Amino acid sequence: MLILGSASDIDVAKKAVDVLEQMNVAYDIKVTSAHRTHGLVKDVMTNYTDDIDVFIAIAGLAAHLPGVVAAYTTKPVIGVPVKAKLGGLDSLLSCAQMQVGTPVACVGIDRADNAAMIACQILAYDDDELKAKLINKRASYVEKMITSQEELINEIGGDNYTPSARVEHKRPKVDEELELNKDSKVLILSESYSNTDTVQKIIKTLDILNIPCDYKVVPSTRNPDKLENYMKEANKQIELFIAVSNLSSVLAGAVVSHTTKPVIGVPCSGDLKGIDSLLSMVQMPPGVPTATMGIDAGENAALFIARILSNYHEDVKENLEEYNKLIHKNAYFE
Ligand code: C2R
Repeated sequence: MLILGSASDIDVAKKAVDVLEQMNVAYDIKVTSAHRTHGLVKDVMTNYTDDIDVFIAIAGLAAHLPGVVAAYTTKPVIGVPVKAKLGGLDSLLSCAQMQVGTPVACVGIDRADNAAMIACQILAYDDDELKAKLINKRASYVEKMITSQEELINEIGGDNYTPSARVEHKRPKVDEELELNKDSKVLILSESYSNTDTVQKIIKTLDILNIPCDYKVVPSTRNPDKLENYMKEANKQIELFIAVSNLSSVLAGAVVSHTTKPVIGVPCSGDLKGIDSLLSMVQMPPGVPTATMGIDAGENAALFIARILSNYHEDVKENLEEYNKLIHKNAYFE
């Protein structure tokens, strides 16, 4: 279900509609604002959501709508910040920086197409046809890129343009094999050991929810071949990836480039308090989304995973409900 904070968000929402039409995924659209029409949001979330598996909430300015939608459901919620004022940064931070317990997966500013891609990736969990469509779409980028390069070179037509000759070289072999716990459908990848605090929050929360996971440290810029090897193996078994990264979040983008399965990104705080890492993770180009959590929000990454798995596994749904009760209890009485 697409929920727009205002009819004025329609141009952004249409980008999601285009992807869902292309992928042949059924959707509903509602327009309602958490600020202006709170009762209506509650009515939609209470009475119209029985068949809904994923929500996409689209809003500009103080974008509280995605958070309010996430508060009313235990299904995955993807937030799309809209460029209204401040270039959309106000809205991006409102979407991404959710408190522990109520995760919203944020995409880039105006990137409703990427929100729809994440929705498709989530729905593909038990839909092989949709999985194949996502793989084909990704593969089609190669041909498009080569064609656009040829067109661009023809257009430039510079006298000194000298194409480099293709010389076949073999990359050095990386022998380190990826060993996975056979029950894991979730793989946490971290750029470095300095992100351990955040990784611990993820593992601890997944553990409480009884969701098996694996964890590997792969410095993507220092060892891209190792990451590629890992991802080739991991794609055979893993259904959901979590990328944890600091500074320029190359790892998250690299993981996304190696899979068409959902990638949940967790930016970590560093010199710029994590804003560098958040922006480089969330502002992905169309077609290659990172479902980005708030800075250091490891628990929310695990809870977002649980929301996805709850659609398919009754035991995870029950564990998530128990966890939420505990959070509410602590929020009110501690
Ligand atoms: P109008 O054009 O209707 O004045 O709305 C909308 O999503 C829109 O981008 C301006 C912007 O306000 C946003 N809006 C929210 C919420 N309700 C409306 N962020 C909300 O409840 O969070």
